[in-house]
Amino acid sequence: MPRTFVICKPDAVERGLVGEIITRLERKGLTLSKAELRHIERSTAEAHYAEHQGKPFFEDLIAFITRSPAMLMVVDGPSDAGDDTFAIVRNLMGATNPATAAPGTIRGDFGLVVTENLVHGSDSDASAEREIALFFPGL
Ligand code: D4T
Repeated sequence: MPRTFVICKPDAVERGLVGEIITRLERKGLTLSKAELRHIERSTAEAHYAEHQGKPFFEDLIAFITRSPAMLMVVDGPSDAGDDTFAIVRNLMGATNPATAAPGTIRGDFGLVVTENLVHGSDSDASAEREIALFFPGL
């Protein structure tokens, strides 16, 4: 499916960067097919970040992603993107740590620390479908 799942994390909403982030996705040629500002529940956050359970930063990560509303989005790529829409978005986002993310990327231009890295994008097509089912059941 040529779609992926993106979150403008609480720091992005708090700092008024949602418009900037959506603009960058749209300018690239991607489109939104679903968007909702939502205060993520702890149980949903734990399911979303299940792969990080037990890591030293897990509790801080859950506290951060649930501290205030986030913008949840399903982002569609071109029909010939195949399963690669997630990779297009990940390139626009930049590396996980904003301190070293390349200038010109969302994290590289607006972030400074890894705990507040502004945006989430699925890391594979399978992850995208799992995450869309978690946040928007039935979509
Ligand atoms: P997400 O999943 O939020 O899109 O980020 P990434 O896919 O780029 O990175 P990740 O899954 O490795 O990390 C998830 C989330 O945890 C935060 N984090 C990560 C942190 O606070 N400290 C750390 O040491 C790491 C590795 C940042 C993103």
